[in-house]
Amino acid sequence: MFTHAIARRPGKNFAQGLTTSFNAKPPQYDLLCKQHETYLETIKSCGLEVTLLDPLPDYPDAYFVEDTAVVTPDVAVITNPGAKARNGEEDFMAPVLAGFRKTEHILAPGTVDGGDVLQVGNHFFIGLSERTNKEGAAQLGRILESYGNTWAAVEVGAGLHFKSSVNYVGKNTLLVTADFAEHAALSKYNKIVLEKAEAYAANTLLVNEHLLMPVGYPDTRKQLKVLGFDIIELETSEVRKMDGGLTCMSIRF
Ligand code: CIR
Repeated sequence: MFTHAIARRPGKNFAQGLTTSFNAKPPQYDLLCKQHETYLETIKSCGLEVTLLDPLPDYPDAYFVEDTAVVTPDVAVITNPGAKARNGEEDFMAPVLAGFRKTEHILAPGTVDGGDVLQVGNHFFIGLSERTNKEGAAQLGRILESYGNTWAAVEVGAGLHFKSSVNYVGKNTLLVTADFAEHAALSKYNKIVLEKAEAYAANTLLVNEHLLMPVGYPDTRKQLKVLGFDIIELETSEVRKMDGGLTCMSIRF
């Protein structure tokens, strides 16, 4: 059961963040803030007490707080984010999480983005991506093991982060893109495989018994609904333009 979340307001310069999503329509600050506010209200209504931080002017992507830490019931592991432009955000997250947990740190040359780390019970999948390297994954794995968890590294291939393609939705079930449908490391889980056109819906967030998913993915919604999930749909158009989604905007614990 999650009780807390940490989030950060987007700054006015958010459109200077990293993105590979080129859109005809540029991202809108007012709309982003509105969608972010609705997101916060929703996770509060799912039972989370939210610590809301101010924007970091030097880090336009800092509202994607997920990438700066991996929090378990025992420890908050402060990451070493893999993108140069984002490296340093973690220094602002460490003191906040120190108020809730013992902290440990990923150290260079290891890099980890929290978006690559998927927790399923006491097992952690750590995606190897352009942001998370083998050294970072091994450091994180060792820390997690020391608290009685298990872990496995998984090559991410396409997509920004592991959780851009794979998320746990409860009931021993993973929501996966076609690339991961037959992946050996995921073989012991039931899977909902996304239609290619709905791949973005993989970034779906489980908050206690509620499942938050982006608006506009009817096939995925239908498949999740059949399994009896309580689904809440949220607008994510503006974060999507910055390569973000629902998991990225909070750290839950
Ligand atoms: C970045 O490229 O780092 C940001 N524009 C998006 C990060 C999204 N974070 C996430 O998926 N965990």
